[in-house]
Amino acid sequence: MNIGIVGYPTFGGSGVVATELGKALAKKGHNIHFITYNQPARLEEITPHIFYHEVNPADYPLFDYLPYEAALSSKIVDVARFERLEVLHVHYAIPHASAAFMAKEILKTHGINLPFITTLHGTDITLVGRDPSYEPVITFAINQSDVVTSVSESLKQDTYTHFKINREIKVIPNFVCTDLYREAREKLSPEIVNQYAPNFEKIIMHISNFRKVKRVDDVVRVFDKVRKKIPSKLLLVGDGPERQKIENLCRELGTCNDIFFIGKIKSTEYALALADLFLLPSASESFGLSALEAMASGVPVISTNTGGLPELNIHGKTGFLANVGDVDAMANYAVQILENESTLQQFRKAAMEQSTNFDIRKILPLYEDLYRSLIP
Ligand code: GMT
Repeated sequence: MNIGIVGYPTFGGSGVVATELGKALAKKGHNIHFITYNQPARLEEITPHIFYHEVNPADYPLFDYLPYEAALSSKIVDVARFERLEVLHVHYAIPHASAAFMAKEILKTHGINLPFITTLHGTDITLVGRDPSYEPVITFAINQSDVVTSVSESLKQDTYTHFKINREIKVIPNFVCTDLYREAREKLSPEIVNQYAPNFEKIIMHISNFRKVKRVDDVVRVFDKVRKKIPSKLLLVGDGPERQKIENLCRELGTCNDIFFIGKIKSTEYALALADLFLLPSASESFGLSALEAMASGVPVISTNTGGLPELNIHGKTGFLANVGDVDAMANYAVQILENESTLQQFRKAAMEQSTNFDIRKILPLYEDLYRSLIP
């Protein structure tokens, strides 16, 4: 099949899902055309069947804001016509679903039918999409999509709650290539562990885009309580708007010597291979891809019980769930897992097993079936 994929070229979240999906489809021989404004973070090498089309909105002194959505629609039209796209898959509703609708309407005037699938990822529905400045467009574009999928049951329900949706939403959960994470752990050298935990301290990890919704300050507060009971180090991976505030908090709490700010990295599997425990105290999380990646590395997860997290993290088995902001509960759970090596190993095993339910080999055919159902 000739498939167009539109998404954000970001390090995490929907961008990674879109890129990894395209890469896996290309391996099966489908021609994948990524359409976005920057090289997708996980797309660096020349790979057969993968093509990247950059969207470059032309600037003009009149524009305070570049009309990206119009440029994206134009690019989709161009790629669809000349690369003979059979189906388009857009990730994250804003502004991709409405741009896809516009492109589809234009393509009709060329006698081309381009069905499009919209995958809802989270903040496009739960946070920013609900804002009155976007809501009417999002509602319309979701209702006009040929197929709509969401990455969790919880996100599907949120969509019905917050938008007037008159059609079916199919849940296709996010996925991970479990082999990649298992192999990275197998390759882990004691020398690198020693760099971060020279005295065999436990390694606690958090990975995110450091936005407010991730509550990274809770990560630091949980860690501050845990380190008083268990010798441990905290590795913070990622970067974003809250970073300075978090660095200041570490200084206030006097925890800086035990915390490493790693910054953004592309291959999280090598970071996760180091971890004993993963913290995800988000205020809202439609799925929690980083938690799944942690589990695929055999790392138990302490997360909040918000959004789609309970569909992934099994309380008392793969980790623990706590209420948003309940730093004490999260710290107690962390100690419960880390204080006893055999408990930790039990949680590690269960986490890894749970991740296999979301292996790319299980999820990819669901998308392929969807595409086929739309191509005459
Ligand atoms: O976390 C973000 O704000 C980024 C956002 C994205 O689209 O990049 O993440 C959302 O999509 C991910 C992939 O489907 C989900 O794993 C995240 O849970 C979701 N984030 C939120 O709901 C906050």
